[in-house]
Amino acid sequence: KQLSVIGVPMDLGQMRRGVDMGPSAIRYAGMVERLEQLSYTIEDLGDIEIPRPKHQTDVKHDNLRNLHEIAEGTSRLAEAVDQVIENGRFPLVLGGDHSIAMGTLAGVAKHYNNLGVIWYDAHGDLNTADSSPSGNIHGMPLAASLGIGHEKLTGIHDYSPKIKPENIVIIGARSLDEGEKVLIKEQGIKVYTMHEVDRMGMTKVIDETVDYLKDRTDGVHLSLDLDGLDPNDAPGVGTPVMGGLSYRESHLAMEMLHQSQMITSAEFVEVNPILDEKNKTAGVAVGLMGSLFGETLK
Ligand code: DIR
Ligand code: MN
Ligand code: MN
Ligand code: MN
Repeated sequence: KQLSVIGVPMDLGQMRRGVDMGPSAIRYAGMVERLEQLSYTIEDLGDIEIPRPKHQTDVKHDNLRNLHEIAEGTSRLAEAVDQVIENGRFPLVLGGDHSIAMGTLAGVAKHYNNLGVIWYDAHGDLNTADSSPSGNIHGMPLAASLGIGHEKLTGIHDYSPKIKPENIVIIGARSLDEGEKVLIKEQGIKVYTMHEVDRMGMTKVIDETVDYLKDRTDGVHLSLDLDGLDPNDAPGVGTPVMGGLSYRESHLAMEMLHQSQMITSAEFVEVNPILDEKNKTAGVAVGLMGSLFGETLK
């Protein structure tokens, strides 16, 4: 299989600097070598150019911090991802904060009638300017991709919506804002919170996820926010939340997704080497990629 790697040095979707170095940290942790061992052919397309914010101080348009710059950067990403799929290759996108998912999904979803999305995250990322407690756009990409929110975000790559609520599965949620909970109920989005993962175990969660998405989708995008993992295992993230998915649960999930042969695009986001412990979190991301792309333990 042929993979195309795209780095997105984006840090404008949240307040902690350093997540723009995520793509470098992940490459430095040995991603290409790891995946080449699995006999993938990899081309690294380098990084998307992200605009500088126009002012050094926080520019907060209507509770949408750095709106214009994020819309521009994610539009470029959408274009690049679109082209990768056009060329018959698998897009593997490296973040950057999670706002980049708007661009990835915009580039991917064009190519499917019913794109499924697995959102592996402590958060729902279903806020809009009205519901967001922070004004940070990294808390909004799933809503925007559903066509909910500011038109500069919903309209990336000139179409909307990208995805349908019934094609989404959120795994690992443990920090949902009130407006997000309302949206989840209204839209009928499937969510496995930490409570369900604890009760059912990851095996059943992924079995059910695969069954659920199998018949209704014609491709599945994995959007993996490293803060879905427990901060003990993935400390280098901007918004750590205790009580997360373990290292081993996450590997099991990736291994099972590999076996399902269902994943058609993926992104690994929110790796922040400045907040990390000796690049541990980037290393975890690379390990998870290994499992997703077929590494086995024997
Ligand atoms: C919070 C945090 N729900 C917000 N979101 C994060 O600002 O909208 N997403 N950290 O990954
Ligand atoms: Mn501006
Ligand atoms: Mn996220
Ligand atoms: Mn998150």
